Amino acid sequence: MSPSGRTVDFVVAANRLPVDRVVHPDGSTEWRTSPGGLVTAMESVMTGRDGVWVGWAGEPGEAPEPFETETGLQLHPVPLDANEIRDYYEGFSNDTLWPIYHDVIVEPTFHRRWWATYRTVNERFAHAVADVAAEGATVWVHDYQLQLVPALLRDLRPDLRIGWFNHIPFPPVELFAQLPWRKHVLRGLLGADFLGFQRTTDAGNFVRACRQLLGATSKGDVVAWEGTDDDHPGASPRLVRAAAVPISIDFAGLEALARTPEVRARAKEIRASLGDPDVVLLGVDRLDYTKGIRHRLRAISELLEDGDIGPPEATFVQVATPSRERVAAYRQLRAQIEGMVGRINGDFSHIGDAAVHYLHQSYPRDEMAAMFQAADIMLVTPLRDGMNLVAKEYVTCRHDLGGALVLSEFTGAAQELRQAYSCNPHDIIGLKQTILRAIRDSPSERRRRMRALRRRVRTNDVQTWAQRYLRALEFAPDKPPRR
Ligand code: ADQ
Repeated sequence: MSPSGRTVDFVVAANRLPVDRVVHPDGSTEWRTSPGGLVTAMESVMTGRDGVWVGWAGEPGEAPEPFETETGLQLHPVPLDANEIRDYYEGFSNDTLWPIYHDVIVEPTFHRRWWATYRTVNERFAHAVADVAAEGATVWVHDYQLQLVPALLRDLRPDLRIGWFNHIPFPPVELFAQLPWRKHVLRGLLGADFLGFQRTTDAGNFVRACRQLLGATSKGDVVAWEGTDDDHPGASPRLVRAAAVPISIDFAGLEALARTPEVRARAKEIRASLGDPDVVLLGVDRLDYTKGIRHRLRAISELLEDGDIGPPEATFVQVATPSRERVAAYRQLRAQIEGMVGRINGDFSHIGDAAVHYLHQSYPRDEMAAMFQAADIMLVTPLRDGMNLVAKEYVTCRHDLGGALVLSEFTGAAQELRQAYSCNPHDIIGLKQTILRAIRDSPSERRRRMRALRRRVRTNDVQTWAQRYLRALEFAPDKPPRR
């Protein structure tokens, strides 16, 4: 039930609740809302509706009682114990699914125990949602951690309208087929009425997987599944639509922040602290092997070696947010990146002028906005990325039409941000040329591109995304055609 003890007509289910527990020096604690794009989007669709967000509160052990945040969001915590965090979250979600869904950049790990826990946790989420949802309610399930929830929930509550959105890519069937539990995952998703993806290609990959691995048929973007296949009798026939609804950011909110005198002054201060170079290059990522940080450093290192850029005229700032440090591949990546930064600085820095500034820290939103404004060249070079919000945040903060965005073609954002300086991060020579072109292009050409990029993000912001998603869910086909 909701904190008010009633069932509600709109439920969001995501692995994490949008809050963190803050412990004060006197030992008292409070819940602070984590200011992410998803929260802004959900707040916009929850306003005027009776809604509850179901998710894990971020600490192992017993879950807190349902509660309401200071901004009026109603939260329903789901408990995870330490073993479940290890097996369902760090294990199956981040060391099995994440690598498979990102082109097997690192090898996925398969453990039957991880899978069993993933199923258990998905069952718990499905029960939690079933408990809070009113008759005929709309449920929006998020992301790869909860792919079994749609079908589990459908079994418990056939009356519900169920949608799922994938924040990360959906892989080509050749890679997805490696997953020993591939059919279970597809059947889990087919419990939904509408499945949203970042790109049309992701939706197409899902539809192809259903055809090839489950023997389903499809017409356009609608999968028709009999509900039974070779080794799974039981469910009823279903029609499920799978389509692209690319996520975005809160353009108006972030732009307003970026326009404040404080943020503008801070941007100037950041440039001054860097020694007022002619060119500030910036990378901002979670420290993840999908983000192409090593390829970017390689290109920067060669540009320094070639004498094309260098301190004090140019400097590169890499902000890498600590991420998933209990997963071995992430610890290795951190060591590699820090080794590369050390080598580059050893070879190319001068006293007082670092070639690379490396910051392994998280920052508040206003500091991020100031960094974006301080950067002439934003380097977004993932090897694979569902969308990449950093690219959209950067152009949003450039209300002065300054700056240039170098963007990997392997991001979802590249489908929309066509006027970016497009690159293939695997092609180091090409990447170097693209960076130099972004630096050397005329200010008028850069302004032309930035204006178009900003128009795109302004017209497809996160509020528009949420509304488009919910409309698609509302109108999704829910009954098989008559034969
Ligand atoms: P992520 O892989 O986390 O998201 P991204 O879309 O870039 O990637 O979002 C990262 C967010 O964290 C951005 O809002 C960024 O500003 C913020 N951030 C990064 N470094 C930070 C730091 N040091 N301090 C503070 N904030 C920082 C997943 C998918 C993406 C998809 C999103 C949303 O992998 O492809 O775009 O979900 O669907």
